[in-house]
Amino acid sequence: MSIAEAPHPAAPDAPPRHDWTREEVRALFDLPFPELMFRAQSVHRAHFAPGEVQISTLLSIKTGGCPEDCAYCPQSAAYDTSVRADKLMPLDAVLAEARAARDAGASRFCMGAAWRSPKDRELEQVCAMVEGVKALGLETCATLGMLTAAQARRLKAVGLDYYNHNLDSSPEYYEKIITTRTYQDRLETLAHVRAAGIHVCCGGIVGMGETREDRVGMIATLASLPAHPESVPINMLVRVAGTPLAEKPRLDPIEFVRTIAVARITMPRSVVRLSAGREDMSEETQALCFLAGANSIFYGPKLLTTPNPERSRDAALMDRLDLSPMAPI
Ligand code: SAM
Ligand code: DTB
Ligand code: SF4
Repeated sequence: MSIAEAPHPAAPDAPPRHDWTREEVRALFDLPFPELMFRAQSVHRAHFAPGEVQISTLLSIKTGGCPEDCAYCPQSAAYDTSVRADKLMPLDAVLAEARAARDAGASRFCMGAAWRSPKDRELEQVCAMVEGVKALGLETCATLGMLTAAQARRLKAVGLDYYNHNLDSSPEYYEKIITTRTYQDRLETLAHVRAAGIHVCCGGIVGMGETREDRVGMIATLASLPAHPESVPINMLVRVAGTPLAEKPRLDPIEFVRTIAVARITMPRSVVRLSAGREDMSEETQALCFLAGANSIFYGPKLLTTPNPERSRDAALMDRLDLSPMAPI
């Protein structure tokens, strides 16, 4: 291909780049809002059908009592929240939830466990769940904490499609939010998941009291991973009583939309999930998120431990916005 034919790096259909600098990401955040939205929409339309939304359902298979100290999390044993510690759910109960999620219209079922990292015996129990959920015709996702390379390969062998492990924030702000494991630990788990051939689901949380520069740092880190995560969840902090972040001021919803738009532009082929936080978000803000390039949601009345919109409300919203479920990729 001659230089003249090469796609301009800023063109909507330019191939994904992995060398995003903070300056470039900051410049996107700083764009006038109409310009940012136009660019995000152009990129979105070059890679996806703009009316299609990937539908995932979450289940907490092991709730509470977690030894980590993530300041946002109601499941950490370090904080006094209303979440009680529970044992790993039995296989048949997980499969019943997965069947219900499938029958309600989800194409992916995500199983979350409040672990720092799974013990090998626990991993085997989750492997049986992955096999069972897959046999129902659903895509599978798990989020179990840190994994070794061997554990990631084991999950791949039983057919796990996606592994969720978030970077959560910029490297600098991360240290103010979690002390019990490092950013580097997270990058290593992501590398193990990628090397095992499992699709990566990795994003973060905004609204934790971080600055725009931290949001810039988070997106720049995600967008300069050796391969972009196939799925990028952008969570708005759910402020849970008893956690250290419970009283943080609400983030301006337009700044949240900007974060989605910048994720869409910098990771053009990734599915960007409008993740936690929709329960407290207006339908108009959610509509702007879809216009900014978000194309996935969690569907069903509960996230892991906190509320999410009722299915009927989401179905009505999708109908009003002419959105339809995306077929599994
Ligand atoms: N324990 C595992 C781990 O942390 O990797 C898996 C479950 S953990 C609950 C999965 C993700 O949920 C976290 O990385 C975080 O991004 C998100 N999360 C947890 N609490 C949240 C909250 N209050 N608001 C928004 N997102 C939250
Ligand atoms: C992600 O990024 N968000 C989801 C999923 N991955 C596991 C979790 C949101 C949790 C919100 C708080 C709760 O319900 O406990
Ligand atoms: Fe534990 Fe995960 Fe919650 Fe952190 S986010 S406290 S690791 S369940």
